[in-house]
Amino acid sequence: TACGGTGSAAGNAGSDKITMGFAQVGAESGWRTANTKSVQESAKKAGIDLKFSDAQQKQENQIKAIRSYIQQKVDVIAFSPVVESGWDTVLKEAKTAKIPVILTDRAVDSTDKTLYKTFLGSDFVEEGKKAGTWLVDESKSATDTVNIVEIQGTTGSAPANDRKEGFEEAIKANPKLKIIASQSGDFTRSGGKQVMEAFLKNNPDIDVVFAHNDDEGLGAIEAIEAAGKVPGKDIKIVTIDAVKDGMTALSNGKINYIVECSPMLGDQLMDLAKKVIAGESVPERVVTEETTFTQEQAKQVLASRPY
Ligand code: GZL
Repeated sequence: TACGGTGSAAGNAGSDKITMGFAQVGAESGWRTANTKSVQESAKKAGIDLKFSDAQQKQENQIKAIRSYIQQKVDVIAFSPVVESGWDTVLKEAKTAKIPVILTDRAVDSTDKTLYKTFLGSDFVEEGKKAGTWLVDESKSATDTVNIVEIQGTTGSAPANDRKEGFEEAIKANPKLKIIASQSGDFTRSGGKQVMEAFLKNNPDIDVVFAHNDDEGLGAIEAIEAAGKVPGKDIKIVTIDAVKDGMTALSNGKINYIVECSPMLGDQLMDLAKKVIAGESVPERVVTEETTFTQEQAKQVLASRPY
């Protein structure tokens, strides 16, 4: 920029402040709300001017937002791609405009790695494996088939594809574990409830629900209770995220196990943005730290959970 500030070549000339355009997926889940809060608070702390958009889980809205950030000549663009495919064209436009892009939370399937500087987010295959491994351990002494129903995340999204892959990989260890039905609940509580109602109608003996996020699991709990069954007992539930409402259900025994997926990516994102704009090299992949929770562990940490 004119005064040799930290803005990129395309940055707003004359001002030292970095401007970031962030295209968020939507507000579909407790995780997403916590993630948005983290990004907004971290931008403020980092002195970064944040332009923020909510795409209501529609890819065309995210693409529109990215195009508007390119028009506004922001210094850096960050976004969480709602689905893996269909990004190459708009990412090439950002590259032509010399605006660096950082992927946060979810990945794209573009083979051209020059279209973004780095991908900051969880290893979703690992998360699926952790959920599956817990179920393998839990079902060690099972004598007959364990019937699993799977409530998938948003169709075509990296977390849905990868969590499914990891879970299926892990449960191969016990041939008694069978996925008898699998459908997308779009990462929402209402989606989880509707899908679980259908599963309960079509499958008399369900033993386990594997929900790709807490919100879907919480919706499933509503459907299970409406059917006169006890969640966590008659039907075991394993979910991914570990947001407040999920951890509350876990500590109350309605969910049996939660694999954490941290939404707190804001600080790392702002740090990476500053490095990218300063022309420093950054790792092409930054994996977030996260753990797992049993019912006992949830009871111990619930009061101190930040989101
Ligand atoms: C995972 C994130 C997923 C969460 C859901 O990093 O993309 O999207 O697991 C959210 O709760 O909707």
